[in-house]
Amino acid sequence: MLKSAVAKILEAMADLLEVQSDNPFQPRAFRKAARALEAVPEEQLEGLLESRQLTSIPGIGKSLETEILELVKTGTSRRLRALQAAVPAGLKDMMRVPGLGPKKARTIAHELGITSLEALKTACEQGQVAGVKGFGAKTEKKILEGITYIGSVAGRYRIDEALPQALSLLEHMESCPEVQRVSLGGSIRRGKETVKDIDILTSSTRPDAVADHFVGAQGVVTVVARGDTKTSVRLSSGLAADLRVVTDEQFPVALQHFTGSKEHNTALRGIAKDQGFKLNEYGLFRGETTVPIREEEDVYAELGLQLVAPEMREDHGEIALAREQGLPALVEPTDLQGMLHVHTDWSDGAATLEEMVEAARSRGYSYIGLTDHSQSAFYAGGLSPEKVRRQHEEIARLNAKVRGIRIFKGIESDIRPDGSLDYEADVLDLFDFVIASVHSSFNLTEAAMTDRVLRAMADSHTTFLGHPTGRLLLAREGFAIHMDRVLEVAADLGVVVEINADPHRLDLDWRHGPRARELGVLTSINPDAHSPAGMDNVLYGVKTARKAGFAKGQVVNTFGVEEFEEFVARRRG
Ligand code: DGT
Ligand code: CA
Ligand code: ZN
Repeated sequence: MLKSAVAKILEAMADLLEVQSDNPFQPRAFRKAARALEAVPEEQLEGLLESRQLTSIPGIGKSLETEILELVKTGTSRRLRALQAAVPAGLKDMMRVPGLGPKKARTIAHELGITSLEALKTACEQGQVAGVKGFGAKTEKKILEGITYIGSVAGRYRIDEALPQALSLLEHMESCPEVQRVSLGGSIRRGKETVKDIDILTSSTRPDAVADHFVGAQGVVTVVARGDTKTSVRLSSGLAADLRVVTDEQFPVALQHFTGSKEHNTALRGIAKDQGFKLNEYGLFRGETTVPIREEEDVYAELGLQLVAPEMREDHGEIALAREQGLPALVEPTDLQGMLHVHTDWSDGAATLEEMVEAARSRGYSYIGLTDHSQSAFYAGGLSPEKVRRQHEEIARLNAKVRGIRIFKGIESDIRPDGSLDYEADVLDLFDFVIASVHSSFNLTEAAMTDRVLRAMADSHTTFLGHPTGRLLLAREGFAIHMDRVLEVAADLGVVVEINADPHRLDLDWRHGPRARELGVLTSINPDAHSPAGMDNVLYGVKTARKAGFAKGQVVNTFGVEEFEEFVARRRG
């Protein structure tokens, strides 16, 4: 079992403990153990597990060691099952409401006797929640919004939850001898930030054998439906997967169809119709005759269109571009040369500075931009000016020693509520670049938040705007901000608007891509890595950047090391 899966369970146990009892110590111990576990390199952890020496990890005592061993061995534990059973389902729903959490959920359950989402909603609407000590009208409104938000995202999964399962199903289907062609389809193929299910398309002369192979895949727990062309299953994670089997002649048109989006397809069918064709999932037709199609590209070509990359198929202006053969040459994972927005154990990262540099070097990057948290972020071990200076000494030492990679001195500076950066100018002058991010006071009005961010961008120390809306996918909506205005100013000042590639964020949202491109805004695909593994987040960021329509030249971490150095220096003036 992966350590991150165990860490997640420990966090969930902390929540379950916290919602039940006002004893803060146990939940704290579980959370601490979860974080400690995340921080141990996977190879090292295996050894510790084998030799039963988990207690050598700070934050893990004897009883937590026993707990973790059981979780690793069996995927569950007696304690976990007992906690699950002790907390009513409705209370579990309540603690997931953004703006509530386990502690407040317990208070509400205790004070108002409420243990379901419906009852909570009613109580909010009747103003009862505002009357509970420590709550108030503003919190009540937030909880109500949170309940609505939960309803709107129910049944969706983040791309990082779904993609590994999709790839393993794809591989499984590739190994089926009866399969001719196979591809992922749907929102996963389009690289969307969240998906409802996994869509897989295959061609074969023996659909029955292919369906048999599919339902035999690892992780399939239920066969929901089985027909001639479509089989639906549910995986142990809860995620659903649909398999479609068509003939090899139908495959390219079916792939185009099942990739979607629905909106893109509707627009495409309109174009087909205007030109005297008919397009549906079975083929492209002119009158009674079927137009021969061998590859997906042929569908577009027959309609006089450039092939649209799957990521861009959202009916966000890509069809007009395809008509004039003007689609951007989208950025590719191999274009990235710099690894920017990286945390180390100087603040809240799990690995040392040297380990993070080595992780970037071994992944083939020619430069890394370290960006620990700034002083106000005390919860994340933000750096005092004194620590900044010491970190810079270590970076200088490493730059002299390490070959093949250049280390830039960055910082992720909080944007204070008044829009100022988090150090005085003399300290800010010490950095090669600054990512300015909002990490607090999310509840401003749109106008106030926009002013705050614009003010931070106007400071010439600011090179990047970090995760511009602060959203956490499926968990918390972004704060209110006038993004068009932010993009205009970013273009004017030459501030880079990051695509934060942490799959919980993927913020800047790709939906702002057309406007950003029109304005000439520069972006950067930043992993926000807190561990070596976190660096691989850039793959999700690349998908988002491609959805936004960004070409290589608009993504500053595709620059070579010298070009990047000149770029950050120029912004400084
Ligand atoms: P999701 O699953 O909500 O994350 O998003 P999709 O796009 O994967 O949607 P899904 O799984 O319902 O359907 C897969 C594709 O099949 C979709 O992108 C386009 C095509 N499709 C499904 N239903 C329709 C429809 O009613 N009309 C059209 N034109 N296409 C459809
Ligand atoms: Ca789908
Ligand atoms: Zn941040």
